[in-house]
Amino acid sequence: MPAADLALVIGRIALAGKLISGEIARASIAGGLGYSGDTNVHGEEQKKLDDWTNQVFLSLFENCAPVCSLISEEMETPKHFERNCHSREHASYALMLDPLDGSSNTDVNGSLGSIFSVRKRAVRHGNDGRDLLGPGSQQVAAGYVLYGPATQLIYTSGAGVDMFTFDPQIAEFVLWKENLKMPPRGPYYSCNQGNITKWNPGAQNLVRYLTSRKDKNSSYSMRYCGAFVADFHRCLIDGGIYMYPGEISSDGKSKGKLRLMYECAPLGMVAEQAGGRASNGKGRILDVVPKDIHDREPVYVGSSIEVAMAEEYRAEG
Ligand code: AFP
Repeated sequence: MPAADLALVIGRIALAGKLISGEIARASIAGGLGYSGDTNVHGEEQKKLDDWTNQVFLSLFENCAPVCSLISEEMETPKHFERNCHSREHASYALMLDPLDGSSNTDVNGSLGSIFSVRKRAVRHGNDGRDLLGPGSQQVAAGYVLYGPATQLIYTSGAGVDMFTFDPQIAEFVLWKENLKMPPRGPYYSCNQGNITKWNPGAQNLVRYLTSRKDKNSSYSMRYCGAFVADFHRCLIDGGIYMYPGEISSDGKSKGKLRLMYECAPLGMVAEQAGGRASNGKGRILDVVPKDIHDREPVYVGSSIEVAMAEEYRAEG
């Protein structure tokens, strides 16, 4: 992606991050918490902030020339910005988003995130987003904004991972870590262990192994925030594995919960660019080809040693 286009897109993401972190901070006193009364494309009840954050991205990217289409967890079909599409036929991009990841944390003042992925549109494309149904290795940039005690922006455009911290005193993101590398192994595993009986035996055995270690240097502690971005971020800094195994459904198939194109693939790209790995339990997640823009996939992401372990345990059969 040309540097000027990348700068424009990341600049808008940063602006969205500033607006969203401000709104989250005052949501409890401004009536912004709770459910909106609507459901999203996945049948999940939307929080007021889910809808609000989606609108922020829509309004900021409407006039961002490189971005022709916006695909979001909160919208069934892609949103096209006709003017952008027509002005940039040969260098137009799609922005894929989870505008507010971990939204069950909104009402309890927990960490949240916004996840983004950028893909190049085909020169001739329709409005249904089918031209974007390629593997995650086709992403040209990806990253997230983490709304925690500090707001941070982490992104990669395929040449390493950089991390910025928002300084509220100057209202700017400041570079904190350049070309960040993830430890090859880590002390943490992160999953919703309350679901363990619904998983494939391989994923259950992996957790049994992780919890069986007695030696202080090779044992694991569990950490789980319930927001993919926040749980992944810990792995990125300290090492370890985040997993959301598939749940075995009545037809005997393992079904993932996290969305492939705007959750698993972007954080998978960040992980790889930081020297880690991302898998669907069988192989590289960036090789998985979606059938639909809203597909879901099991995910195992983090330090290379622990993610390899998930595959060795045949976490997804
Ligand atoms: P959304 O808030 O974007 O729907 O995503 C939440 C999420 O998919 C992911 O961020 C969490 O890791 C996961 O759900 C937590 O869900 P559980 O309650 O199933 O553990």
